[in-house]
This record gives sequence, structure tokens and C-alpha cells, in this order.
Amino acid sequence: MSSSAFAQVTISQTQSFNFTPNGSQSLTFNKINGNVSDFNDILDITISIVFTKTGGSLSVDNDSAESGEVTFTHTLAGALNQGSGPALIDSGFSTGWAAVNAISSTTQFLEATTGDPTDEFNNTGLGDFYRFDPDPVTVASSSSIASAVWGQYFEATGPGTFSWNFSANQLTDATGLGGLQQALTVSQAQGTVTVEYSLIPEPGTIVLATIMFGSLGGLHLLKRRKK
Ligand SMILES: [Ca+2]
Ligand SMILES: [Ca+2]
Repeated sequence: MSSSAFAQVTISQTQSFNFTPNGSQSLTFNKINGNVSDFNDILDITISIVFTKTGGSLSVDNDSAESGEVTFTHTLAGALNQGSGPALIDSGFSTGWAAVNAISSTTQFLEATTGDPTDEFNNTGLGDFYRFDPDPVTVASSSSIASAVWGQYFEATGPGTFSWNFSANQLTDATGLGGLQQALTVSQAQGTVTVEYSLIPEPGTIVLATIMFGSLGGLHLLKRRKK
């Protein structure tokens, strides 16, 4: 095994969420114990989101006198929010990667209204009605955090934690005809957020070095590599 194979440590933490929109869930992660300057090298901080929307529905009652194609859209708009936690600014100085939309859509032909009241939603079960039950949708997003804010992920005085929250809002739309009455049920928001620290510990300064190298021989290899 080469010395470089010893050198890099990747610490991965994953937290899961599962809630009913509209809402949010707090996710707590560990900071790295030490100052940024305690480390020989910080290679990367990567955050990954996997977001799944399951269930929910969108029903449409066409109350217009016209028939035609109607496009149903059933979206769960998710976002990882910084709150009081470390900045979510990526290496392109954007936070846009932290917003994830799980989108389902279908286009259906609806008949003209069938005699039901034209000022309210009715489940007629006839040709002017359709219920869209979308399949589960999973979207993923991942980004490397800007080095300018890496210090926010470290705790100089010892082990520390931080919390972000993941939020999800249900959005629906039906377009194509006038007089469309809509009724919806919300999806469930489920998924994970993973924080990965890739770094090279400074020998002797932190527990991480012991865990990774397990012996003085390993530490010696790292020291030699730095010369
Ligand atoms: Ca109708
Ligand atoms: Ca109606």
C-alpha cells in the first residue's frame, strides 16, 4: 500500500428525513473537531441530497363546455436550508444546488363538463374527470462547498454539531382548458442528506489520525511524504 493510500480520510455522515408537506425537518451533523489550520490539508466538503416524493394525487373536474387536453403537474419543491448552520455555498458561489424539485406530470384528454355544478370541484367519475396518481420520483443533487466557508464546518474547542433543515412544499397545476376545478392530496417527502469531509489529518493532533492510521508506522509514512 502506498503512503498516499493512507493519507486521505473521508468522513461521511448521512441523516434521513420523512415528513408530510408542507413542512420541514431538522437534520443534525457533527462538525470536525479542530481548527481548519489543524489539518494538513482539506481536500473537499461535499454535500449530497437524495429526495423522493411518494404518493399524493391531483384530481381535475373540467367544468368548461369545451373538451381538450389537460396537463397535470404534481410537484414537491424541496430545499436544504442553511438556517443557523454552516453556509451551503458551493464552489461556484451558488446555493441553487440545494433546491430540488420532484416533478410528476401527465397529459389527459378531458370531455366537456357533464352536468355537475360548474362552480365547484366534483368527482363525477365521468369523462370530464381524471385523477392523477403519480409514481414515486427521486431526484438527487450534490455539490462541493466553497473553501471560503469551510471554517464553519469545524469546531475549534471540541466536538460540535450543527443543524440544517430540509423543507418541502406541495405544488400542483392543471392547464389546457378554462374552468378546471382541482383537488389534491400531498405527497410524502423522504430522503437523505450526506455530508462528506475529505481531508488529510495533521499527524498527532487529532483522534482521526489514530483511527485512520492505527499505528506509528502509518504516521511516519505521512510525515515522510510531506518532505
Ligand atoms: Ca364538470
Ligand atoms: Ca364541477
